[in-house]
Amino acid sequence: MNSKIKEIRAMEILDSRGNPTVKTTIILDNGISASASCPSGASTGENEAMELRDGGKTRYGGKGVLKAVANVNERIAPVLIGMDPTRQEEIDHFMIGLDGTPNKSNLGANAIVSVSMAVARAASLASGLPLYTYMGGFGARQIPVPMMNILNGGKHADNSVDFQEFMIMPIGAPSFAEALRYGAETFHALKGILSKKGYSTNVGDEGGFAPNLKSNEEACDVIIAAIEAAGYKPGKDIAIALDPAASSFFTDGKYQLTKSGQGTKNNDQMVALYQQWIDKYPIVSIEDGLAENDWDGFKKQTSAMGKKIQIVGDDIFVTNKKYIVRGIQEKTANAVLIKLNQIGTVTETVDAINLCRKTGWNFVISHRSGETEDTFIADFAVAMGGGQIKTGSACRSERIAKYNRLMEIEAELGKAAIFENPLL
Ligand code: 2PG
Ligand code: MG
Repeated sequence: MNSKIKEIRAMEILDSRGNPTVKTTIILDNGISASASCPSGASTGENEAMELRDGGKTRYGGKGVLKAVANVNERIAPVLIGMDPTRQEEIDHFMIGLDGTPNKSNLGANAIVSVSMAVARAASLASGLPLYTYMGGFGARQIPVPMMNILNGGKHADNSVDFQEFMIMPIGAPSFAEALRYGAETFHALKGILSKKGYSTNVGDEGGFAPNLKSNEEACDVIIAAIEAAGYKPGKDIAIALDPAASSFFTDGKYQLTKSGQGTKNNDQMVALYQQWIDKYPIVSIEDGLAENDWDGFKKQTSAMGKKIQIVGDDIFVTNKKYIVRGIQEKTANAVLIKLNQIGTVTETVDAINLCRKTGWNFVISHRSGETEDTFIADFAVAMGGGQIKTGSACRSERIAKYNRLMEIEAELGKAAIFENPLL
């Protein structure tokens, strides 16, 4: 007989930036207990599902989540108690119905997604399967290539770099554990290079260095130097992936590179800049190179370079089928960044991924800049099998927890594990 949900309890915890977030624990009638925590973004898309915060100024500057916690305990729990945790789709749709808004602003996406993830984890424990196998089946054996964000700028760092994320992808590594070693060694080499040049080696929100470089290009230059200093071949062993997060510097209809003092550009000039960069550097993927409402700019970029590199939409698609469908019709990109809390339930996230698969688009499972120690996305990435994850740099435990979990999964799968470059 299947187990049933006996109790659901949420509480307020802190994320990696010291801001409150929701952690939900589910207890089954057979005594199994499982928890999950909601992450939080800084460069959020305007169409993301809504993170419910308390407001007011007395607690955490208005960022408390006691209302979201109360919504789990008082409004969601009574509806879900007694349900079979393996009925993920039914449970998620119960919560969507109970919320009743298009963006989950009533109960809060932070409340809903923490329950949704905890349900999946409880069901996996009840069925005696690892989370990745429970969610992905026995065919879920592909360990994702990490996109490691080793140099931070934009809204994630207080420095002179406009682009938010400069990531390395160890595409030539033979296994995930080796990929992580390539990445960590490059990260340490980068530290040496930055300090030799007199730059700060403090880190930003996702654990990448946040130096005051002279230009955005210099970020690519120091990373190439670091890859070589660590003994690897740029482009062969390790490639570069970018997330400029362009919505964050798009104001008054223009891309304003104010942090670096590199002037103002329109979307044609941004595409031309990326073209120059991909000719010069081994860049294999660009996420949010244009702003979330610049569908026209995205389309121009995809037609200019979509055959050569991966064009990922994050803020523009917000893991929402509605926007991905438009993107497919308009040839806006060729890949989607996937964040569970952008849409708010595991079921809807899987639906978004299925749409990518059907269209032949890539997808990248992603953390948020505000994270917790929860490693759900590591298992989720293996379960979904897209072959790519971005979950930060080679330091800060909330990032490393995901990488360590992936090493554990790879070891557990042993010879069955697959590690291959998804961008070939
Ligand atoms: C992004 C994310 C994660 P944030 O833009 O891709 O790196 O940032 O969580 O701040 O939206
Ligand atoms: Mg992004």
